[in-house]
Amino acid sequence: MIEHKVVILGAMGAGKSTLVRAVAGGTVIDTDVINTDTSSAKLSTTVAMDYADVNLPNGDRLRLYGTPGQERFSFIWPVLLQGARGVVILADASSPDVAQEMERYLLALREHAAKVPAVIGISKFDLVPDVDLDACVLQAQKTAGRPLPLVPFDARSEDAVMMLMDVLMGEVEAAALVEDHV
Ligand SMILES: Nc1nc2c(ncn2[C@@H]2O[C@H](COP(=O)(O)OP(=O)(O)OP(=O)(O)O)[C@@H](O)[C@H]2O)c(=O)[nH]1
Ligand SMILES: [Mg+2]
Repeated sequence: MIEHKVVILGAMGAGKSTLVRAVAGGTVIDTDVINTDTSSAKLSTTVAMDYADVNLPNGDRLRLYGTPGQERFSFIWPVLLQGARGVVILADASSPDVAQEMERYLLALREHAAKVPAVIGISKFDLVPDVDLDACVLQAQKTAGRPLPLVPFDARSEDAVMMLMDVLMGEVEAAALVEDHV
């Protein structure tokens, strides 16, 4: 059996904990506490990480780590990115400037996991189906310095999250093929 460490980055409220819980099938560890950050009206927020094991249809296993979105916990991002096989950058379709919101996480990807396969997940697509996806694609290319696939989805849906993971695993396989030929 192959295990893949997958790290989820994204702003406060983007749905990182929601995504991890959606595919956890009951076994989930989270470190959410009552939110005291006045920049957000959220009731709870993650302060260390979310974690869940996910079994893929092909027998592989994902070890999913959701990061805390708040900037004051940004020191944890590179720690969690160590040894990652894949990265998901989440952005909230209902935020005022979704492309801009991704920037600091794309920079973290570029700095700490430049070669690790990654995808962009646009969460809350159920709430804002007319979100400007082109702006997100351009921001990702510009800031990460490489093109990244983009998947609009609903982070509460197990099926939707599994589809996002499928796109990420496709990137992982493609990267492995390229590696074998250099
Ligand atoms: N309708 C809808 N609601 C969502 C979606 N994703 C997340 N939510 C809701 O958005 C809120 C915030 O989600 P969280 O998963 O706590 O966000 P987070 O990224 O873990 O935030 P931090 O831990 O504070 O960084 C919750 O109330 C979720 O139910 C989505 O795709 N659609
Ligand atoms: Mg969280």
